Amino acid sequence: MAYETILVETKGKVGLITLNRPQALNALNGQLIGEVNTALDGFEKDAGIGCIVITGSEKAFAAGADIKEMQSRTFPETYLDDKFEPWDRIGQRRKPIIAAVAGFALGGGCELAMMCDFIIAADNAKFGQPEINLGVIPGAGGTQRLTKAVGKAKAMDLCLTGRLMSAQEAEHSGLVARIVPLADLMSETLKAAEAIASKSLPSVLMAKEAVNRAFEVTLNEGLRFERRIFSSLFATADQKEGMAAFAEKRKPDFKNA
Ligand code: CO8
Repeated sequence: MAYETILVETKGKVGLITLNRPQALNALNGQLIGEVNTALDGFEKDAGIGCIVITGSEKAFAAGADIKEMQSRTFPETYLDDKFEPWDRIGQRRKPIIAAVAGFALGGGCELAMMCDFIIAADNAKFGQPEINLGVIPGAGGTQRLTKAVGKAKAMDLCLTGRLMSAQEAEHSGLVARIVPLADLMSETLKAAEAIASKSLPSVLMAKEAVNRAFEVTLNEGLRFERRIFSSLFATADQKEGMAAFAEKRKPDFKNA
């Protein structure tokens, strides 16, 4: 597949997607979101891939959905033609996805980063939901995922004023997992992705599913879910291998089985 708006590579067991519309600060148009989904489909099907990374440029992860593409849209077009469906699919992937964010992650760019499982930010990253400045509100999960990540006070502040938040503020408020110097963003993110990809894939997928469950159900339901899938992992050869390797003081050789 020839991509025009993204670059797609594999680095060992890691699938890397680089958003690549530099002339528009990686503004997320329909073509780009479609291409991201095509690349994700490929990585999800590829048994050799254990973790995915989405990144942008040093100046911008993505400065939002493409305003020029949206500007003349009418209400029926926006509501009836389900432009949200491909965005939703990014957030519903089974394999872990890390967002490596440098520069602007604004509007749909911040929402895309939040659809990933966690965010590693360069020290120059800036996050925000500035849609209010355009006479609209976040439309791809910003009011929901941001609120769950940083709480009501800061989500209201960001969504109502449209101000941007530094990487440091984003880390303190729980949006970002780690901050690294800009020059180390890709090496540190790939190191984290390789660490994930070296584990047993069934346990990685189930850990992701279980953490995400915490956002959907009560504590007791979540605990029941966790116990059921914890128990089910004892049916895998990788559980036997992982625990035998610990006892024998050697590295496990997981077979994703
Ligand atoms: N859409 C389209 N083009 C953009 C966008 C964007 N979001 N952001 C930047 N660009 C373009 C600029 O128009 C400019 O192009 P040109 O050179 O042709 O004029 C080029 O990128 C460079 O941008 P600037 O000259 O503005 O660069 P600066 O460094 O001066 O400023 C900013 C950088 C502050 C990031 C500025 O570009 C900006 O404010 N961008 C818009 C940020 C924004 O409002 N984002 C939210 C967009 S709305 C949204 O994301 C809703 C999501 C809903 C998803 C639901 C889908 C179904």
